[in-house]
Amino acid sequence: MNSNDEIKVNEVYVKFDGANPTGSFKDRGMTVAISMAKYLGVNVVACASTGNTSASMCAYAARANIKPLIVLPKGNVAKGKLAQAILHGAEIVFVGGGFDDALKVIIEASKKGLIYPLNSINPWRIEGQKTVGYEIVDEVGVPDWIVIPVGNAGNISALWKGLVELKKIGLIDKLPRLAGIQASGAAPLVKAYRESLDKPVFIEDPETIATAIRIGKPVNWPRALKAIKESKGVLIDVSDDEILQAQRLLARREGLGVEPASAASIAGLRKLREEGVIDRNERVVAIATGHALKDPDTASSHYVKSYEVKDVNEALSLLHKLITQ
Ligand code: AN7
Repeated sequence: MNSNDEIKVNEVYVKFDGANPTGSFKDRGMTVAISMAKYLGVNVVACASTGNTSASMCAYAARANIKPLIVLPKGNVAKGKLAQAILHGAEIVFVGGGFDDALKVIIEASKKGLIYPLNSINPWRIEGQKTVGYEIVDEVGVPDWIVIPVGNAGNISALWKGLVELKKIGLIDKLPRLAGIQASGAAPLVKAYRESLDKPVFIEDPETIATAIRIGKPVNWPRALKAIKESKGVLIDVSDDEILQAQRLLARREGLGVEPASAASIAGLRKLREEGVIDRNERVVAIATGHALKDPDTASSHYVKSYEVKDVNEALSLLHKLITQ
């Protein structure tokens, strides 16, 4: 990275999952899970989502000719993600409360046999999401650390499952340590990790600018805590300000546009370096889970440097001023 001077790690890579077909890591698991849904003869698929799961599910469901139903937290889904779901033909139920309430709807409806659920309670999602670990190993070998944002905790569970299986079959001979990063206003797992609790105390009203990980009751918490423990990893939280700073750093020094939840991994890496948990000489991969275009409002409302002029002449003289300044 160009910004090694700021991150203070000599060898750090960003694994960018924003270039997947719908712009986030969710496509890895969704292609598998929708293929299975098709194989099983399912007519309707459904999910709760902070946005990316639904965008991905709707695109793959469209291709498979399966009807997509989604349950979203009202007012808390970033515009790009919502636009994708609408474009691909979703029927949308907005619920008050947050993602955790939306997920409750899906779990209850699937218990009643009403829908085929495509949240990460669906094991095929996790199977597909293992591939991020395969690619990292393929591209840079086994790093010392993999840093990953954590919301509902499916991705960190999948990453660890994939890596452990690679080691089991002898394709790699060591495992990385995992660093899971949550947003400070939505960090039930960090608290459980810090206080060595057997299970997390869920958060009723999670709040963060990183709406993708605005989750207070992560369903995959048992697997996530196990992954952290087995990998001798860590779980920390980062503030919204730290997330925005990291988003800007990636955008302006690396030319890499990521959404706020994804920038959490870079913010977390910075913090872990500052705290001396990660050493300058360790090899680090930070996963950036989604594209900046997912959340155009956050990207365009925080860093504006723009001017308005009334005509070509005024624009030219302003340009002259800006260049010679
Ligand atoms: C960009 O779309 O939960 O820990 O419903 O969109 O596996 O939940 C999204 C999560 C990280 C956290 N980065 O992953 C959803 C949803 C981005 C995300 C996460 C999400 P998990």
